[in-house]
Amino acid sequence: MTHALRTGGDRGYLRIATEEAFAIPEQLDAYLRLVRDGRADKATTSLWGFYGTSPSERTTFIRDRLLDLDAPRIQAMDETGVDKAILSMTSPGGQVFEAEEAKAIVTRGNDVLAAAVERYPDRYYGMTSIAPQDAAWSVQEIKRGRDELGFKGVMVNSHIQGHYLDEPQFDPILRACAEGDQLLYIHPQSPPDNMIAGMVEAGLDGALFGFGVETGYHLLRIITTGVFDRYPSLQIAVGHGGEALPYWLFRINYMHQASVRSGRYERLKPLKKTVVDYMRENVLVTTSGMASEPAIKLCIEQMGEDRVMYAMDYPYEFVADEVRVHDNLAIPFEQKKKLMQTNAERAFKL
Ligand code: 1DF
Ligand code: MN
Repeated sequence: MTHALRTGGDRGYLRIATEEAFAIPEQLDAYLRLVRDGRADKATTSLWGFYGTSPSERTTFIRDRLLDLDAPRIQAMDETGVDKAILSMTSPGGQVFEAEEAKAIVTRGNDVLAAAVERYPDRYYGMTSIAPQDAAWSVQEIKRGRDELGFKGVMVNSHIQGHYLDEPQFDPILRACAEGDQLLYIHPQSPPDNMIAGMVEAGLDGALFGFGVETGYHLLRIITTGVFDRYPSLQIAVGHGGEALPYWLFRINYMHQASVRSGRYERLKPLKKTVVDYMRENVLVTTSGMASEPAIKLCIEQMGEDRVMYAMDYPYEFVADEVRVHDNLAIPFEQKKKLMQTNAERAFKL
């Protein structure tokens, strides 16, 4: 069951990890300031109040490795056979700050990332982080990322202080991604105050559950409010096995059709296609933190073999056996090569 993990494609494919996180010190300091000043929402208080300060071995490792873009990270990739990492600023990026601070931190993060990609051009790709609080600025940053920094794709850490990308103020961002042919990756953050409710007291606000339901909700809103009818070429990726939506797809599609037939929600513009259609034509999912054979097979069955991509989620996940789970999947070789390498090459335009 265990085998050596080497880079270089000895198994017939490269391993391209698509949801790999980094941070800059200014960003982590700013989260802590927000928490200490009592200006943070419940989500950030719980997440970065913890990750920013906890002395546990796991948390110290995560903090150190987020801030590293050099030898330790490359060594970690070598050890686990990850040929290439598509890097993005860790969640919630700049989205919890007021716009001016967000833009300063995101600009710096994008510059730091571009320099790292330049140092390790055969190992790293970068995604453009934005500050959706200022959509016009974000459009310019998407262009700078693509044209000047050589980035592939755009990262948004789900809700923007309780607001969602289907709302009109964010339309220029969706248009810039669609027209600029940039994959939009919606990464989780913990739910906003109006959704997190009792999740913190039950220990469920973070990656365990809150991340997934909030991000799945975000993507579903984008579908049911007609974003993909506005931008039929727009491609959106979500992690963690599609944030449970592939498993849920039959029921969501059925209930959506039922509500259309019965004339419920008539104020919503009718969609041109079904939820299944949008999931299979506009959405990609990654396997970040979901190294589970039945879950990955279900994603491939529900989404199609061209729409599932490998991710590790380093440094939050760094388990060599999870790479082996992918290598050992009982699926045809051609599907595995798509999963590990070629779907990412196509979707991110590497
Ligand atoms: C965690 C997980 C944190 C993921 C993350 O960013 C993150 C975690 C702050 O375990 O708390 O990206 N993840 O994607 O699963
Ligand atoms: Mn992640």
